[in-house]
Amino acid sequence: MKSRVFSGIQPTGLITLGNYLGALRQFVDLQDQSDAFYCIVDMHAITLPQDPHQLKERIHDLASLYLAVGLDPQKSTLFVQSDVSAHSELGWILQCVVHMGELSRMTQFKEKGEGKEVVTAGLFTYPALMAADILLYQTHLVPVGDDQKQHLELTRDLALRFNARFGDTFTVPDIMLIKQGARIMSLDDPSKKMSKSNPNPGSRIEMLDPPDVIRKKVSRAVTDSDRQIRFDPQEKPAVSNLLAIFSVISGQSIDELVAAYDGKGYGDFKKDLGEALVAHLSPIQARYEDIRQSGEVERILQQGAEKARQVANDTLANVKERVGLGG
Ligand code: AQP
Repeated sequence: MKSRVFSGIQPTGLITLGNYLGALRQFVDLQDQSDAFYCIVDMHAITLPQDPHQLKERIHDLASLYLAVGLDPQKSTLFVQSDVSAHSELGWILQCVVHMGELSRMTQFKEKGEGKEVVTAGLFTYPALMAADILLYQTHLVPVGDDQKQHLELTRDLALRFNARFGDTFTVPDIMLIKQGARIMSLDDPSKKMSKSNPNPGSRIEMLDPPDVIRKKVSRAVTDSDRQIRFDPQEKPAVSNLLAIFSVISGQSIDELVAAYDGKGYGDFKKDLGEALVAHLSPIQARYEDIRQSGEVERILQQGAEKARQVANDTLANVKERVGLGG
């Protein structure tokens, strides 16, 4: 039997090179050898304020990008979280399993809530909904970026706790982190991860940035004080981040890149990185435009939701039975 893979991305903005290198690229690699479910987690998006019209568009944009990077609806199940109501139902049940103390320790809640006048209860309980997303599909493997590690550990704890209390119900999932690219940092501040909702667009490369914008963003990316190109995330976090991006995009190892730019300045290095990114992203962007014009996205998402519902509803029925819910 193929192993079950589940992951999701929030439609909170145009997805970044960080989302792509940390997560989406792995989605494509895994679809041949596994039974993969990839979700657009729109209910997670509303834990922070969203413009309703824009949210709808972003869901559609993200689905088109899933297809443009190579996800194949014949191989993977692609769907929108809110189209499968079992996510909300299991999310609630898991809110009644998770402890307040566990949720309070989540660093993403602290980061996303920082400086906000009002923080919703949804932002606080987000990890319970994320656990529900994963556990509904009896998932073996979850490909995500490094920032989701803590949420994944909590998901595992909740599965084990539920199984111990109510009997074997959930598969306990493993996290899948890639070696290079699991944490891409902001171009303007290498101490922060690259994020699609960062207010400064110069902090990130978006998957649909036109070539000139990509070149400009790379040329303006902060670098470290001396002019040496070497990989040292502690002492030279900015250049190390650019080297990591360059390595994954070009397929060259970091050592090869360091040797190639020995004695050269940041100018040449950034120029070549910009061109490598343009070459990598241009075909994805061309496919994205074709997909949007094809009018196929809605149908693919509906079919995906139907398939997802069958699996999710089976798990939910079992959970309700075990907990003693329902008439
Ligand atoms: N900088 C990153 N480097 C590597 N992987 C990353 N991911 C996010 N940022 C990086 C991975 O992308 C997947 C989807 O993330 P998400 O949309 O569910 O939420 P997020 O982790 O909060 O991503 P963003 O871009 O920072 O979104 P906003 O700005 O809305 O909060 C996940 O697998 C994540 O690890």
